[in-house]
Amino acid sequence: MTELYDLVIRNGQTVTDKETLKQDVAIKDGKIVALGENLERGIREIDASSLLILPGGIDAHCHIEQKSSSGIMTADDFYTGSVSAAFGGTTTILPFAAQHRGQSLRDVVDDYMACAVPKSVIDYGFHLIISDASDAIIGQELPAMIEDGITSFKIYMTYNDLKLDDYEILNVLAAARREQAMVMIHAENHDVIRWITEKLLDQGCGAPRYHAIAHAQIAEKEATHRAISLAELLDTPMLVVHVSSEAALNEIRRAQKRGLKIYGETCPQYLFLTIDDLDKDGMDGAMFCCSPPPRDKESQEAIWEGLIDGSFSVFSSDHSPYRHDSSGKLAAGPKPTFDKIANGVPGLEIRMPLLFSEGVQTGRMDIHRFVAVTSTNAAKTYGLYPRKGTIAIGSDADLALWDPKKQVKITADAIHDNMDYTPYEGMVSNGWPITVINRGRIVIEDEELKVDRGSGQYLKRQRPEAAKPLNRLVKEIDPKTNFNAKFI
Ligand code: DUC
Ligand code: ZN
Ligand code: ZN
Repeated sequence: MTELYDLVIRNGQTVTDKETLKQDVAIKDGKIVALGENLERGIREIDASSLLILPGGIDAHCHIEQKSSSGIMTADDFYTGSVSAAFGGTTTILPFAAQHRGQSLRDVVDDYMACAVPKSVIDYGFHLIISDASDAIIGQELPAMIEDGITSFKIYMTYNDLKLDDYEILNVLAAARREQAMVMIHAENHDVIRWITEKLLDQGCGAPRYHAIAHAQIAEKEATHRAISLAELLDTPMLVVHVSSEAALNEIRRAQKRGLKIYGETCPQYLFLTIDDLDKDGMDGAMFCCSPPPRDKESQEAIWEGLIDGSFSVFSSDHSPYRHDSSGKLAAGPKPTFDKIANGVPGLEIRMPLLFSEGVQTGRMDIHRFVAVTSTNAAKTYGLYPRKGTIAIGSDADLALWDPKKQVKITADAIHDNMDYTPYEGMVSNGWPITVINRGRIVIEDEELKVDRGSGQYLKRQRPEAAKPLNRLVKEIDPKTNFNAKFI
């Protein structure tokens, strides 16, 4: 008898962002080809009784094999990073091809592709980081990259070597609007951070906890407000990444209430860590230094609320792995002041399990919302839907089979990245994805990696629907109301 399908998953419940269904899933040539009951046999069959079948996660913000602006390399390359992601139920990653000033985007992407192709075990696309907003980059190189399928990019309002000023941000937004690409923005007021940092260091306050004081909530709120104003001026959709504070979240909410296409992202560090973690003994606080920093308990609550009520559409890790040694956090010496500590925390593998455990299992978050923020919305926001992010006939067979009863204690040893610590040491996750499938390939099963290095595929992405302008320019510059204005 010849089997019709490559793989059939039986007796489980499929869960999408909209519904839970008791149905079997049949896969052929990497795609979902049938859903329902009494499906014909597959070459391979999986019994998913008592398991939940969710779309594979999409981690839309992670830093892998990337040099920080001060030249420190992340601990994870595309192999260790993608393996760690897969163990946590993620089947697609979108890390950053990062331009350092003076580099051509084409070179940056070619170099990054050479890193990814031989190593990634799951599918991947790239965002760009634009640090040089010259006319040649914005006018010619960027449109060519977008045409090639890199349909989103991140810009920064802080960090000396990355920051764009408002004039440059406007140029970038105008280009994104023309090209229908998604702009991701790191919103913190550079001069506020710089000013407080100087004052703190003058007073001898250089310990890691002062990182969180220097990166004040008001710096995040002001920059978020300003970024939204610039995006509104040019009618350009924009996503504010890694939001940490209620004040910034409320700026996003206000914009959304006014009908603007402003999206928000948050990350595990803002749900599970606080400023107290930066206050650990000696240099241990360095392990928790990231920007924006974790805030207080009230902020954690506000960020949970934003995730549950839909103000945030995307939950990403912002995985930025710098080891707690001289290759990473302590590259500037054994006891650097906070401004010399590489920014970032790891989180690729725990992103989904901890949200599942503390959100879904506690009854705080609806499971369909969990699917939306960890997978579906990222696919929609970044031009991958419906190929990724859902369980539907014709979609890639990217699936994670979750055992809600499996308990996993999170320790640095248990996590599969290349880090020497996890900020979540000792936390117990109630529920874990035990079988992870990418394009029909079983990537993780029986706690083992089952695929080869380099077997993930590069994803050329479409222009996201979410990045389509509203065609609602503010009155003063709208050519319809002011016919001399032809600049947009
Ligand atoms: N902040 C960033 O902006 N990027 C990487 C990590 C971090 O903490
Ligand atoms: Zn950032
Ligand atoms: Zn980041």
